[in-house]
Amino acid sequence: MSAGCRSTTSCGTTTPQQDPEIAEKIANHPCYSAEAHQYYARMHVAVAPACNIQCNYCNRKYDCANESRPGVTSDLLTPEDAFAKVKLVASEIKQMSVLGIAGPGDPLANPKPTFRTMELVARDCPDIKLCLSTNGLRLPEFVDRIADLNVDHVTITINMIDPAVGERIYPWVAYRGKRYTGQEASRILSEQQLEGLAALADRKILCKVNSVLIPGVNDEHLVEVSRTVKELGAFLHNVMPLVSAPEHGTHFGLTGQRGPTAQELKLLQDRCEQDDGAEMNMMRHCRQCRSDAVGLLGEDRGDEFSPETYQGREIAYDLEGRQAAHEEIERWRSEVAMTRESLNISTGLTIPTPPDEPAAPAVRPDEVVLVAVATKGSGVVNQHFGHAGEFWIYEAAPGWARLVQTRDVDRYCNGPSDCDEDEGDGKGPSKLAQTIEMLADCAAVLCSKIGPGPTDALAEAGIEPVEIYDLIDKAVAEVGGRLITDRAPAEVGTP
Ligand code: CLF
Ligand code: SF4
Repeated sequence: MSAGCRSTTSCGTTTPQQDPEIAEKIANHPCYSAEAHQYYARMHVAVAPACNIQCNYCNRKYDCANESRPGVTSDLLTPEDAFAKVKLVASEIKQMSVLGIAGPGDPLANPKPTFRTMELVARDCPDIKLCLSTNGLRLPEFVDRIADLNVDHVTITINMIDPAVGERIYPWVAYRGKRYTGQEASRILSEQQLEGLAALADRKILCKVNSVLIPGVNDEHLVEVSRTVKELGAFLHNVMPLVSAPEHGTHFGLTGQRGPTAQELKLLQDRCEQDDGAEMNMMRHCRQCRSDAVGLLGEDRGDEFSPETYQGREIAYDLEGRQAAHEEIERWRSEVAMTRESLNISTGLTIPTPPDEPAAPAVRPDEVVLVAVATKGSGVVNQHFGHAGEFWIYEAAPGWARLVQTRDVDRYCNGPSDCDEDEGDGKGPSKLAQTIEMLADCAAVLCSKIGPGPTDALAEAGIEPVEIYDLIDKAVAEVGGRLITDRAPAEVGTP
């Protein structure tokens, strides 16, 4: 089926995003809805230290690398402390809508603290969604428990469905008191993962599948993984890049296994989304958060909540204040949606629409350019170029603004004195040069402010800097539309 046939208007089919029950579940989940991630935050609590498998991209001194960047550690909490922290964070950061348990080991290898934490939160914080991320080895055993607790979002990391691929990723698996190695280990893991996925889907629990893209190991295989998990009922597929460096002390880091480039990652995500038979709903905005992350995706406000602020304290839960804050967010979201609609701008199928919002036509234009955006969230271009620690990459065309990736950069400006003087440390490319390299395939960068130095450097690299303070979707579609109209036909293509 072509990308065009995926349009709700041309085929008349109902997409998962338009199923009211699903739309309701993802409306304020920052990971399951790329649109919601501009407005709502998540928090993780690190209550699950043990793990029952070994991944070659993991060093167990650090957090589970299935949802976190390798090399970070989180402070372990008891369920009671985690509960107190959740109430405090949710009352301070009112847009926090989801509690995830994602480590630092595997939540289901630590069922007692994982489920105890969830029980406490479900009892006293009725407006918080519960989310779980697991390697899946013990998933079939716990599906009923998960359903009973109303956990309606579960992530399973599935890197392979073929044990021959798996034995290059997993040296061992500990299952029912026995340690397995070789292909048998991966066969057991894969069977458990797929059985657990199907059982969750049967119970209408939304499942996201995370896959770590390991070039030369599972890159070609992941399209098949995508197709298989979709058939079994997965809602979303999140292909994440392997992050691999010798200093992480992982098998892959020490043996020189490289991670993918941003371009390789996007290509594979596009293939999973468009490939005949796969056509999966892809997550494009994952930040590989740590297992104690707090805040909007892409920011970490964990330092604001040290143990002294909640441990052993009676914390009141500000449900009323939270409801008022969420109403305000929804009011602003519907204004943004109305503007988008009045300008006839589509954000593509991967950005689900809230239940009461008509789905925009989602036919990807043949001609698009990539546009990078500096933003602090809320749907607005509102970040200075030099202050950005990440850029959001959009496909842009007239009437089209679709988020397809986020890319990290090393923020280079810490004040006016840095603005035009990023000369580097003499040991390698400067931070500005690295940022420009990271955005090399973009036609323009949108930001609220930019100095003359970076303006010239971007222009020299063929990337147009655009200083603007406006809604992202509107600005992206307008700038992309202008660039496409202005360029000679031969220059325009599909990035
Ligand atoms: Fe956390 Fe994961 Fe739930 Fe989100 S994170 S348990 S689904 S609430 Fe989100 Fe972070 Fe990516 Fe995970 S951006 S690493 S996908
Ligand atoms: Fe590490 Fe997570 Fe893999 Fe366990 S499942 S080995 S904690 S990356």
